[in-house]
Amino acid sequence: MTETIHPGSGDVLLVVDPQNDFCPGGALAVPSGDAVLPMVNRLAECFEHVVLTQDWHPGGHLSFASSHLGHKPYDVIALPYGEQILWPDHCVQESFGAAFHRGLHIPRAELIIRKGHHRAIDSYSAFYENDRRTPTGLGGYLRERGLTRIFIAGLAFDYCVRFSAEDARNHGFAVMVIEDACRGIGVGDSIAAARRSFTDHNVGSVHAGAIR
Ligand code: VGL
Ligand code: ZN
Repeated sequence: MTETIHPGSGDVLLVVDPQNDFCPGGALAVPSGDAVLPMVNRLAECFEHVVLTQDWHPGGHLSFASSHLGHKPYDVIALPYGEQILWPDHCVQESFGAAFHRGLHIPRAELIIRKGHHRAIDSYSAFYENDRRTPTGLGGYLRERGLTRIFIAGLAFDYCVRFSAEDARNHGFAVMVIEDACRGIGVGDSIAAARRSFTDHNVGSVHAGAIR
């Protein structure tokens, strides 16, 4: 049996991309993505500090397959910063798809980090864009506020949750992924790769039910 965790004043819940486009019916739907919403709503009530992220791309973003003639979604291309999977157009700034799902109810969230707003750089992680050198500012924000342990839930487990967790560890934060409050996209073995990476990076795992 897992021990119960009562989050304290140094803990923060990071809810990754709970947006329409990542839920069933959306442009980049994560299977059962909307199933995490009631869980994250409940979890948020257990935390004094909650931060949300919002994937927020300009139209014509370089991560969109539609921006590359002759390419289709899930093709992988080389960009100046490395390999990039091409996605369907999603989370375009101010679109319905980019809006938070109406099942999300976290009135106390203290900060919303928008990411992916540079046209030529994708951003999975809440901390660094995919060039691995452009910071979002979240690391400084959390540190300055004395928050030391980050619990992560949301979408998608194998992309934005994974890279946010890795970067949080690289920043020296303690990290727990609440795996049953996440859902993955599943491109090849991306979900297994995320789990392996969590082991390598000392990212902890906890069930939502253990947090009260
Ligand atoms: C995401 C792919 C592209 C995510 C965002 O939220 O995991 N994945 N943009
Ligand atoms: Zn995106």
